[in-house]
Amino acid sequence: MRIMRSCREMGIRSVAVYSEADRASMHVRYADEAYFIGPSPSSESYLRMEKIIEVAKESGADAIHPGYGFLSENAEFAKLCGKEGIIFIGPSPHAMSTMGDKITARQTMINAGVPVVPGTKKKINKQEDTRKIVEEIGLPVIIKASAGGGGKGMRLVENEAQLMDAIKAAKSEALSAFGDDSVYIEKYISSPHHIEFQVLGDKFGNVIHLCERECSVQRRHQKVIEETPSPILTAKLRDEMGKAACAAAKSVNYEGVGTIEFLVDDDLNYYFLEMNTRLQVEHPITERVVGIDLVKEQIRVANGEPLYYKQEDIRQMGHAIECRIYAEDPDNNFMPSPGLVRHITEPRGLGVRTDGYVYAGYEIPIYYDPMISKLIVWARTREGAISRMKRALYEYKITGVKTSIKFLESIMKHPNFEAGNYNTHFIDDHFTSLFKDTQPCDNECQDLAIITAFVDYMDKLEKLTEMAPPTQNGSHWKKYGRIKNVVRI
Ligand code: MV4
Repeated sequence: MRIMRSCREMGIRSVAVYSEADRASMHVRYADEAYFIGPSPSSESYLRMEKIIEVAKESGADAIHPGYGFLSENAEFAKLCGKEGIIFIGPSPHAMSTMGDKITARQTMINAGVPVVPGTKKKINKQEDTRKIVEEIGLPVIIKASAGGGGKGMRLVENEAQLMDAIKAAKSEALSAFGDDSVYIEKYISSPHHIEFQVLGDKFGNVIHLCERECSVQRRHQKVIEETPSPILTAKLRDEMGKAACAAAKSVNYEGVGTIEFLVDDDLNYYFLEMNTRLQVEHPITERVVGIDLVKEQIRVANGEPLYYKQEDIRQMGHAIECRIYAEDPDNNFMPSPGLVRHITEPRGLGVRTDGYVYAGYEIPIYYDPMISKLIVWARTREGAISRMKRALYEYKITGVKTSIKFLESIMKHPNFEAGNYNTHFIDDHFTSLFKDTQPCDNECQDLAIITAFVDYMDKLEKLTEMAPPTQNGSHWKKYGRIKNVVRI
């Protein structure tokens, strides 16, 4: 939906692909053409490279936008697109594979003069090497898989006795998860901030940065809330980190949009962590404060156009926050809560954006990520943005499935969040207090929610009927049947 919206504004026709579970999905209806590509498990549909290439050829598509998940960081897929004469909207396969291998990425950053976390420069092998390295770095250290990233295959080592077992465990985990047992060692940064910089490059070697996103509110390596600007950055540090981010991207001739992740410690030292070679889920907060459509820029760059903006054209204006809405139950260990959405009323009004695809009567499939929507707000100040987010979360009504909305409300109300005083341990550190006042709202409030949701539902129902696809083969390219299960109250 996000990508097709920019395509429509640019006058570009779009072709969607969909699996069995996504027959009734919004993106299938929104696209100019839609092709069925296989059964619900992603390994049999969205991850099938040849099938997707086949659809591109059959439909005559010039380019493929890989989205944020699935094949978006797969260098092999980017290479295959090139071989088949289809434009892959993203960086070169070389940039993707360099950054995909975390040991190579670290080495590349060291050569480019970008600060990395103190640690090994090569994959570790011999015992003696390992002990000597750890002695130099100092405990605690963290063992990471070179083929990992995003927290997969990490092991914390707090004393020397744990070292060898941790390496063995990390290696075997990495081998079974990624088919590569290379691991490396980094000094453990104890309570870091996760701050990432958005970069944008073209085919002519120009790279600019679009400032930072503060992503420290995470749960089990899943981001929950992102904001920009970061409450802890100064203008001077932003400028310095932004320059480092551009140097990082330039070192791999980066084309299109990418993200340089940094860990920032209590003394505001910053260290390169990894690079994401895709458009990220949290990109809308950057779009809002810098006023640039990142998907549009990706498409322009892929089309061979030089960057439209210079670094000095980029200004952060005001403050943006994103909350990720998950279909999961915060009262039951965040268990996914797929199923039929009975009512949905999304927040509207000044400074509010929702990026979602769910409508009343839609059944959220069990097969994919439980994130169902993103709520992005903007205001001139951080304080104003927090108030606006609270108001928007108050307006957000979804019935039928459990959602993380009330958990997000309790984070917005938390004094430490309000003060901008948090790091990557925020959710763990305040776990009990975050659940303290999240009892379901009183009956009166519940009734009002159902009534507003119902009015909205009746309104949507009319539109749904208009949107229903033709019964007979009126349209040869929309290969889906009549939408079922829309009317169930
Ligand atoms: C670290 C770290 C502390 N020291 N590396 C977790 C996800 C992956 N991107 C890297 N991660 C971390 N690497 C060193 N040397 C702490 C984390 C970490 C973390 C990082 C960002 C956001 C949330 C996190 C939660 C736990 C651990």
